[in-house]
Amino acid sequence: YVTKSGTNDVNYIIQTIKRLKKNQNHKILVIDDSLVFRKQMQGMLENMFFKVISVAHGEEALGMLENAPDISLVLTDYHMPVMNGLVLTGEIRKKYMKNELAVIVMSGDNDDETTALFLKNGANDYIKKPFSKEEFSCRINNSIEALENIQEITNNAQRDFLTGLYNRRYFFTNASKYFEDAKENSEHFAIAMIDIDNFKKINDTYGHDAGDRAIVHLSDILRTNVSNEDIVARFAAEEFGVLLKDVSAQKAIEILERIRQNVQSSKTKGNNNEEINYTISIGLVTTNDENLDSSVNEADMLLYNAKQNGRNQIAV
Ligand code: GH3
Ligand code: MG
Ligand code: MG
Ligand code: MG
Repeated sequence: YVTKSGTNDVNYIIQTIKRLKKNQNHKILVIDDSLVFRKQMQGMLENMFFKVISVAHGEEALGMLENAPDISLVLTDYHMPVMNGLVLTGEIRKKYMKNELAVIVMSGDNDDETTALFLKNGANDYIKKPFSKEEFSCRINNSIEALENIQEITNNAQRDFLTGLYNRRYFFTNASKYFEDAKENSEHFAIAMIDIDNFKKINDTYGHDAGDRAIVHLSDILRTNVSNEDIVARFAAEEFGVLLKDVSAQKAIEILERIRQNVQSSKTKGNNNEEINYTISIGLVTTNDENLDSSVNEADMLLYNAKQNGRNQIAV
């Protein structure tokens, strides 16, 4: 796969090696009722550095997707017993969008109507048998590259560039979903608004870069003090929103108080390695009877109270 027909282009070879390196991160599910063909596909894909698993029909494939959510691409035959490739493609698209999972169909049925039927039903691509190894690898790589690009764009749109935390948009989209479920299940949760005290002074005294480092420093403390299911987001400048899922009011206060003390007792660094102390104020809401917007507004009001009362404290 390192040579392109008719070229010895060094850049092409470098691109190909980079591609192979990235392919190692992807798992492909091969579905075909012919064992010989499955083995052949598996060999070709493994030569392209992919991880590969294979099954004999569509129903087995759906089971496999449930158990292995890290599959990037499904490569399926059309005609198979139990569940054929067309039904499988339709079933897959009920659950997984094109930005989560790519589907490529391979078949000896090479009339144009079949191709169109698969593409209309959610396949990303259709490979007509027989095919050359080169066409095969190009089509697989194209679909994988498209998937990677979509995932990178999605990730960037959800995250804050400086800290790598989620952004305000992600927070509201996901917290709203969680909010509805939590209300139905009478699950308790907490929303905290957190803001660095006298942050302007850090910027003015030590410079904007040092201010940025304080923001990153705080984001690390927030991340390490909440669980993986919780959502930590940077809302603006030095202002953060935290959603703690499935916690009692008392537990939420404990967590935020630990964070507050952690910040107070640790230090961030200035441009000349000088130690910088700073503190945070927190507004904390622990009820689950309002809607998300009003809870965030209330947390914001409480944050304002904490500032008014002298900063470096939690207002509940
Ligand atoms: P308070 O205790 O009342 O919160 O006072 P404060 O000085 O922290 O007040 P304020 O929230 O008004 O200050 C925010 C400042 O943050 C204003 C702005 O110049 C600065 N800022 C905004 N975004 C960034 C950023 O990305 N990096 C840095 N270093 N500074 C930023
Ligand atoms: Mg078949
Ligand atoms: Mg501030
Ligand atoms: Mg602020």
